[in-house]
Amino acid sequence: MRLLHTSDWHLGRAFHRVNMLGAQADFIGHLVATVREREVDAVVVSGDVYDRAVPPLAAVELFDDVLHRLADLGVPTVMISGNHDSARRLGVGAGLIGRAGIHLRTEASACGTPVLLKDAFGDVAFYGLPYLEPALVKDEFGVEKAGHEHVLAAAMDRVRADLATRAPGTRSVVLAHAFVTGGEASDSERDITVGGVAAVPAGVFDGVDYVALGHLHGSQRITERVRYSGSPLPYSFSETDHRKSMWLVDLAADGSVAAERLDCPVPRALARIRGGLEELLADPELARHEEAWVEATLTDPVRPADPMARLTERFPHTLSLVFEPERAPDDPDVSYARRLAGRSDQQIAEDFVAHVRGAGPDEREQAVLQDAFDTVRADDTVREVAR
Ligand SMILES: [Mn+2]
Repeated sequence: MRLLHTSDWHLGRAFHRVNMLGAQADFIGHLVATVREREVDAVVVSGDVYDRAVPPLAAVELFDDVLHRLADLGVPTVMISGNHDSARRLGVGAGLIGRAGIHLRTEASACGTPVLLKDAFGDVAFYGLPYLEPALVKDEFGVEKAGHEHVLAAAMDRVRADLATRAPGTRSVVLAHAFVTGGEASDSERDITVGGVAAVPAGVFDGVDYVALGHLHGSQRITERVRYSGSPLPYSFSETDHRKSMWLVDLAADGSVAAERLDCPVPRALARIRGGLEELLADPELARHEEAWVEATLTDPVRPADPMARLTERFPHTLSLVFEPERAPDDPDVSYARRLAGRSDQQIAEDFVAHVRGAGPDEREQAVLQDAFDTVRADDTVREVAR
């Protein structure tokens, strides 16, 4: 049986100020074409279909579109809810949609009830484990400690118990949305840390043939049988070095796994550049990033004027600006109170300007500050309030 494993679509999510719906629609088109061209038998989507519990209408319409297209192809699909989805909302209509071969699994109580698909070699049981928020599902699983490992282990006990009742030779696939030990995180996953421990050991999933994971946005292989597809699109600059992809998994008659990595369309390259503003504007090496979505880290000791306007002249798709001025380590580590002791309001304000901008106020700015302090002191009402 040939599976296509993807996750973390985050429909409706923007990348900085760029609306990603067009890129998300292109990905959906690519997914549907891949299912057809590579003769996929089943699609698995491991959570975070949407970015938010209440997604924008355009995102819901795109989801509706992909449901119809997958149903039209007659390729069964299993989907679970992730930590960004509202399980309740995503699950509305699941019974009806299931009749069209799209199986939405959003309830913890259904963990041990598989979607059964068949190929020439027999049954394949697909167990959809939606994102399990420990505090919300611990009663369902009767576990005392509300930790990710405890609830997932309990859910997997149900999976193995069900599998034991199936015909001999039944193969198994688990979909889960979790942080598995050894996985590498990026900046665009929402933290799911509970009680200080977010990660669960891969051994929790022992006993099944393939584990299709969602949550981490970088494609990765934890073991041969336990993999993250990663998100199809980047949602943070920490993903600049990611290659966005899906796993095409061939599950053989004996349950062995062969996985091929299929690239997703790239709407625009990402680049992180760093240096002084003039350097970034002149360096010929950076010409290759001129059309990229850019995050620029400016190291000028003094914050330059209009840096965004100047950068976008060369890099029109600059989305993020970070200031990390390179300063001499002259500031001794003394307490804030000690640094302020014996200084006038005016001096403190001037130091603040120097601290955030790299250079103190000029004469005109000093006069503005002086004026502001004078006005405050002259105002009795303010003085009363201040007391
Ligand atoms: Mn996600």
